[in-house]
Amino acid sequence: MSPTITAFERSPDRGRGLARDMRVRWALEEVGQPYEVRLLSFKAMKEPAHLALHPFGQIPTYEEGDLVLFESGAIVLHIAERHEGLLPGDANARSRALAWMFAAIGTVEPAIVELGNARLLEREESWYEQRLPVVEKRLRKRLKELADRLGDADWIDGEFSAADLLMVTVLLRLRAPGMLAEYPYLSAYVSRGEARPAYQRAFAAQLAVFTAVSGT
Ligand code: GTB
Repeated sequence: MSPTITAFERSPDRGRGLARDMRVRWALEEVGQPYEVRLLSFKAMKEPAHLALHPFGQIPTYEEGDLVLFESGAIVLHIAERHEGLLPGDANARSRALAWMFAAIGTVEPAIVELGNARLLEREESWYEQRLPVVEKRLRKRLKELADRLGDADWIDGEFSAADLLMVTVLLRLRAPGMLAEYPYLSAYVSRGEARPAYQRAFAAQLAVFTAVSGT
């Protein structure tokens, strides 16, 4: 039976693939696992039926038989553990891939989300102009460290893995604000991820949802 994931019925990113169902779709495409998608309105996400699946009333979720998962990183890990192709076979390399998965979700993504929140939610605050450079500086430090480690390697630690899948989706949010372009190694890394056929199929699938509802 194919797993079912949830996604925005009308994504605020207007089909740019920035919502977190994208990483789950991409992982499923990488391993060749067909899937169903249940689309949710913002209202439906906060109703009991969805809160029973996701304690915070968010997307994505993942249902497979009796198993229900939330948190995109945990879902990608589950997919990677049950299928070939997203985690190395060597035990040490696998542990390093897990470390990079945690780094993407726990170290890099929060700094990016912090910048997004500052720009979106704090713009009217009296302290906004003082805080923004602090947030940007913190993020740039992290991005430089990541770029220094990656260098001109294709992927973060050997072969493409779930770690790259997560890191690329995390970094993609920096393209629109223009910050990704400041880091040529990271920019090229993200482009390599986007060029993968599985990424392209996942992107097209989420874009088709937006195109259908917006009629464009
Ligand atoms: N840590 C969780 C995970 O990784 O799964 C975070 C899940 C999460 O933030 N989900 C968001 C959500 O459901 C959608 S992806 N929000 C609704 C709510 O909380 O009520 C976040 C997101 C939204 C929009 C854009 N965008 O427009 O660019 C990008 C990312």
